[in-house]
Amino acid sequence: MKEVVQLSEGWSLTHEGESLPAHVPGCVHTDLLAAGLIPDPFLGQNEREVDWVGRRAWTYGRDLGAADTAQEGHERTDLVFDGLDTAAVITLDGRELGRTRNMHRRYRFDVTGRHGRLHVEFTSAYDEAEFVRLLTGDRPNVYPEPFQYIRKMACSFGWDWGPTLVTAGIWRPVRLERWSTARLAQVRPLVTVTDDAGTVEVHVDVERTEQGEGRPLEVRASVAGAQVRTVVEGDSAVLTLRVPTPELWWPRGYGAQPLYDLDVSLVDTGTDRPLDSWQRRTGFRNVELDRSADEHGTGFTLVVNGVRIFARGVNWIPDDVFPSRVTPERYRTRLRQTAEAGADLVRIWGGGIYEDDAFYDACDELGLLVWQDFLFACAAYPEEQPLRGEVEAEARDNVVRLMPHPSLVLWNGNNENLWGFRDWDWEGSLAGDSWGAGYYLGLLPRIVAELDPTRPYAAGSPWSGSWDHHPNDPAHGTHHSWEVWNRRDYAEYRDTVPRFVAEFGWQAPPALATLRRALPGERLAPDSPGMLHHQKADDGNGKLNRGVERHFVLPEGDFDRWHYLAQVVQARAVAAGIEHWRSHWPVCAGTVVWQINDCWPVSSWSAIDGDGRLKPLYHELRRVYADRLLTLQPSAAGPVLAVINQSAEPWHTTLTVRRMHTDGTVMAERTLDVTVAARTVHRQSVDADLAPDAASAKEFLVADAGSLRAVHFPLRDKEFAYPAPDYDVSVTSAPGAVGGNVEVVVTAHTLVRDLLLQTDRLGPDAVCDTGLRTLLPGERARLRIRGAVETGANAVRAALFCVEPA
Ligand code: BMA
Repeated sequence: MKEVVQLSEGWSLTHEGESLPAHVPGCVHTDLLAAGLIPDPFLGQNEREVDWVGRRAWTYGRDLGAADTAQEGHERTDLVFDGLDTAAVITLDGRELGRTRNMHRRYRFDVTGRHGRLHVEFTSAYDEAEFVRLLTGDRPNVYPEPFQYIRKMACSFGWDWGPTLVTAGIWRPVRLERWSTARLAQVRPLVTVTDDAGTVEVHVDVERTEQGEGRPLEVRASVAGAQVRTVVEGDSAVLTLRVPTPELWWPRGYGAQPLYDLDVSLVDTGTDRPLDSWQRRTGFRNVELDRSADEHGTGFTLVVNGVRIFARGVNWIPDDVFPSRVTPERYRTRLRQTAEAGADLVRIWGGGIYEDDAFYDACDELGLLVWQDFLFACAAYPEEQPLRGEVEAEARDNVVRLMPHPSLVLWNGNNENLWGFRDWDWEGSLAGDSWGAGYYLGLLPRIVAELDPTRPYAAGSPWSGSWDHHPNDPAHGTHHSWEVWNRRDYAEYRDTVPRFVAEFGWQAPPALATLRRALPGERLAPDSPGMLHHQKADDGNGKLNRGVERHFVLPEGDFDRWHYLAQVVQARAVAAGIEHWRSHWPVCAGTVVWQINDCWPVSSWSAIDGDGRLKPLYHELRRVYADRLLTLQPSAAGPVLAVINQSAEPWHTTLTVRRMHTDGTVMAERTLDVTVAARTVHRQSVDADLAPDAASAKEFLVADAGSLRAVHFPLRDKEFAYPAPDYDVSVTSAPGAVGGNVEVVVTAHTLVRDLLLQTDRLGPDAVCDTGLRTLLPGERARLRIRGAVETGANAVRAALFCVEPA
């Protein structure tokens, strides 16, 4: 039987002629940090101090003993790297084993009978990229860094939310695999479901040793009680498993996530000895992408097990700029947060990585649909060697690695490159040079069709489906809505109904506790040096400020208020987009918020900040992504009430719609009985006598259905005559609660708009179950807090914010 020996111990890193202990998996920056040789690049402006690290060559070494690779007991020993970052020469006892230039591939070297000092010598990624640039010629991109000339996580070169920390290292596990006769080289399960049965077609490739040539082999496979075996003729075999009535796997909110063990083993039938085995958990489900043309243009609707889905999505970036630090537990925490935000789809963005299996395992369990980009983002990519071969190898490797996961529903060719070619002045400077079209429209769809034909492929995001329409045409396929954040007011999300919004978002600073940790000793101001350093977007603060200023008077010299307002505007902006687009289902079939997470502490579009703290946007996502949503949509003809029911049950509800005065007077009221069929949207205009009078500056509209509330203010906050907010606060320990778990009750005596408890002010790990809340005079909010250090009424009061009169 194949034997596996992990090589995580005993590594060292050479620095200035000295040897440091090295962590494998890991990277140079984290090893230097552990050795106290560099400051933490996440703090202050230390990022600049460590620039030199990415410009040097680095060598990792370890001894490989004679016994590790000896031929006694096994005919072959392979040295297997799951990930090398990036350009390296690997030597054993001074002899070259091979060279690598791709972070996104696995590598295997035959080291049978060889031993001595193992070295992995990394060239600077900059040197490798510049070398390739010389071979292929220069191409346009969005940042002044050479990320498209090397198959390495693009955002490690810096992004509009990420630091430039170009690392190197053995970033995924490395091991010896010792085997005889034959091994399972590749297993590809194709899972399909028909009316009465699930089918798993298992495609197996074997590799034989010299001694194993011609030996009789058998592959056996089993899943959900079904078993098959077959003789291997040559080096491959196909087995078909039929499971009569499998329980179907569903995205969360649509059903359960049953997972079945799929076991494959390889046996030497001459001796009846098992040689190798492979296990994964898989699930039974069908997925289609409906891109048919209709009277609105060209749709983009995911259909899972025959059910058409409005995708409640989020975009995912690497959770740490040093991805080797992301443990399975951290993946699970972040993805659990994602699911609890109400999302049912995660798009892995093309400037990052093909994530660890732990990511997809968690998605399989949580019922999160995964949309995986191939790793191309915001640049023209040369299609010449040595890149072309790497792209093909990497795509083949990762398609096969990830295809057992039922959560994976879509392969996507790239992020914004088809759009960039058309709109970002690339066409002229390219002057006919290759730029990646051959990958997205040729190579990648061919690889998916060959290896993973059960899954849909999209050429890019955004993409209208062909060059007949502009790549970012909202009426056709996927759309990225960035004009609004870049230049306009968030209300303008309501001007279009794209078929699928694959990216849109709004920035806000991270939690205060995150800023304090990241910027020790800084007197915080929106434009203090550390704040500006931890803001990477082009004119990021300008856009943030203009976003606030359209609605509020920009607070001068009051950081806390600026911080609160920027977070409020982020939450309102994203909610405005989602409420509007969801209310236009099924014309619009999904929203994918940019972005759920961060890779370091930074002002960005994220809902969860770089220290894992929740921004108010996170809580707002829970509201706007819930199965049932009530919203009031402004329109030229007056407000429209939209009642959205994405659950499988019809929703009968009694709605109260009130035209209110800020002093609490109800100026008009109507009660409506509404039934919304399963997975549909009910829209109706609000009667004219209920519409608030904008001229009064004191009227607004409130709709309630059970615990759900929608509000509509006809004026921007700075034009609205808010009363000075007045409320009482009481703090009690929840019954049976441990210290630090308290309940805060806020009783409003006036209108209190967008009340927020900033829990991180009560303790660095404190969390609250509630985000922004609007209270009418006399109403109460109950906020449940966990993990507070400070629980006194004064501390709680000081952590509460709300909108104040201009
Ligand atoms: C989109 C993404 C990223 C970027 C984000 C915010 O274009 O694809 O490239 O970080 O916008 O600008």
